[in-house]
Formats: sequence, C-alpha cells, structure tokens
Amino acid sequence: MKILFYMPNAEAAAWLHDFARALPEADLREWQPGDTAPADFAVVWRPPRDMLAGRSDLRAIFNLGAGVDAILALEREQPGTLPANAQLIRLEDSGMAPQMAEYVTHAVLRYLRRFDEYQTLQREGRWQVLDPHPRETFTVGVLGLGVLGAHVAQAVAAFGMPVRGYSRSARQVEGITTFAGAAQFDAFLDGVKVLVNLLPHTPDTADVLGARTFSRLERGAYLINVARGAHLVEADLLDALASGQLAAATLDVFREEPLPADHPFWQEPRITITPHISALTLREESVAQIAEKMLALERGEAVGGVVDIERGY
Ligand code: NDP
Ligand code: OXD
Repeated sequence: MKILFYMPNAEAAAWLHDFARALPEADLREWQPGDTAPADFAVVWRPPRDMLAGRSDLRAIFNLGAGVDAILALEREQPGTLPANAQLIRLEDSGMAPQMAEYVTHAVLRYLRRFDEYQTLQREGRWQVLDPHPRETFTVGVLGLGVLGAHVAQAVAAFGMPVRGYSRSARQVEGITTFAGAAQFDAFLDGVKVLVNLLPHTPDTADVLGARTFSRLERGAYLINVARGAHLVEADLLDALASGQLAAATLDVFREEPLPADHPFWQEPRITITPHISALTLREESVAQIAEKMLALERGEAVGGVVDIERGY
C-alpha cells in the first residue's frame, strides 16, 4: 500500500511517524513538488492543487479534518482537480465531538449565567447582581445535526435548556426538537436565544449567519460560530450587535485566519475570539481511524465518512 502525505506545517514528521507505526507494511512518503510517482492513498490537510491533479492512481484521499471545504474549493475553481475515481473521506469525530461539546457548552453556560457581563462589571469594580436568564426560555438552536452538531446539541440539552437542531434531511436526535430543510428554517430560528453553527461550508450554507437570520432570533440573542468563517457576514454581525438584536458572539473561525491585527472584531468587547481551537484534530485518534479505513478499503469493504462531492460535505 503506497501512501502519500501532505500537511502544510511542522507537525508532518510526527504524523508520518505515527502512520508508519500504525501501518508498518505501508510504503509512506511525504509529498514534495514534482512527485508524480504512484500512490494508492493520499492523506492531506489543505493540499496544493499540484499534489492531486491528474493522479488517476489514487483510490482515496483522506482529509485530516471534518470540513472538506478547502479541498472542494480546489475542484470548484478548476474542475477535474480531484481524481474522478478517488473517494474523498473526512474525519468522523476522532475526538473532536467531545472537544466541541466542551467549547459550546462553556459558551452557552457563560451567556446563560451572564458571566460575560459579570466580567465587565468586575473590570469596572462594580458589585451588582443581574437578573438571571430563565433556563426554560433560553432556547439553543444548533445549525447542523451531523457528527458534531448532534453530539453538541445533546451535551447542551443535559443542562435543561430547550434545544433545537436543524439539518438538511429530517433527523431524530433524542431530547432535541428537530427541523429540516429550507421550508422549516424560519420555524427553527423563531424564538432561539443562542444560535450555534455547526454546518459544513458549502455553496448552500455560505453567509447563512447574516442579517436575515439574526432578525428571526429572540432580541438580545447570542451567536456561537464554530464551523467556518465563510458562514458569517461580518458586517451584519457588527450591525446586529450595535442595534442590540444580538447581545454577544463567540467566534472560533474567521474568513481570514489568523484574524488580521486590524480587524474590527478585536476591538468589539461583546465578541469573544478563539483561534480555531474549538475541536483540534487529534493525531492518535485520527491516525487510528484513517489506518483502519485504509485496511478496510484494502479488504474491499465500504467505509464511513465518504464525502458527497456534489452536495459539498
Ligand atoms: P457532518 O457532515 O457530519 O454534519 C453536517 C450537518 O449539517 C448535517 O446534519 C447536515 O444535514 C447539515 N447540513 C449540511 N448542509 C445543510 C444545508 N444546506 N441546510 C441544512 N443543514 C445542512 O459534519 P460535522 O458535524 O462532522 O462537522 C460540521 C462542520 O464543523 C465541519 O464541516 C467543519 O466546517 C466544522 N468543524 C470546525 C472545527 C473547528 O475546530 N472549528 C473542527 C471540526 C469541524 P444532513 O444531516 O441532512 O446531512
Ligand atoms: C476541521 C477543522 O474541519 O479543524 O476538522 O476545522
């Protein structure tokens, strides 16, 4: 089994080491520009176009993340970049779901208990008790009920707030009120106090976090975006905060990453910023999942996490 690896950062050596341990029989190499020698599988994060274009030998491309928007953008910009016969396979959870649940639950509870406002009061040296938000009407709406969204929705629901979820096709998730498809989008949004975004970035979902969506939420709502920066219309968020339609936002992802030093979000105290860390790709879990899938493909078995290229996720 020949495996080609690419990752645009200094951790590549550690990943290669772990793959070599998990698949001792495999012939594993890090891709270098100009390498067109045959390979069965590619393991990549944000690969350059040259690495994949014209590689009819590849049987599968394993994406070192849950979101495949960057790799599909290569195909959209130049159709035919992705080898027609290779399956594109994303990570499924591999340790990301519990991290995402921690991050989102923390942000939701911080707003429920008004810790963001207590933090401001402390900075101002003021001892003041704020009226608590009633838990029964502190409705949390989770956009995306996939591997991560469903897990997050259930983790939040455990704290007793009403939780809704929204997906493309109808889903049933225990303890969650579910909505599906464009026809039910407004019903999903109406009355939501905290909107959590866990959609994949596709042509259908780009800019979904914009003025129209915000206008349907409860006044003084909160936004938590942990999916992709391209979901958010940045100017609309600033307007919604200025008007009071949104009270605050927690953002882990941005259109441009790292977030530029002169970006207005840095100066907005109601926006909490983290540097794309809500769910890190864990090496051990990811290597184990990918190695297992490669062995299954070698045996001729089907595997999970295969991306529908047309659908975009
Ligand atoms: P999944 O593919 O498992 O789930 C996607 C969900 O979104 C599904 O429920 C799907 O509906 C729904 N969906 C897709 N398109 C639409 C649409 N047009 N309208 C309504 N619902 C839609 O993805 P994951 O849960 O694994 O990951 C979600 C995203 O999280 C990733 O794509 C990535 O961008 C982001 N992410 C961010 C990380 C970070 O550190 N910030 C880390 C990991 C992931 P259906 O169920 O009907 O298919
Ligand atoms: C992912 C990510 O998509 O890390 O996995 O953002």
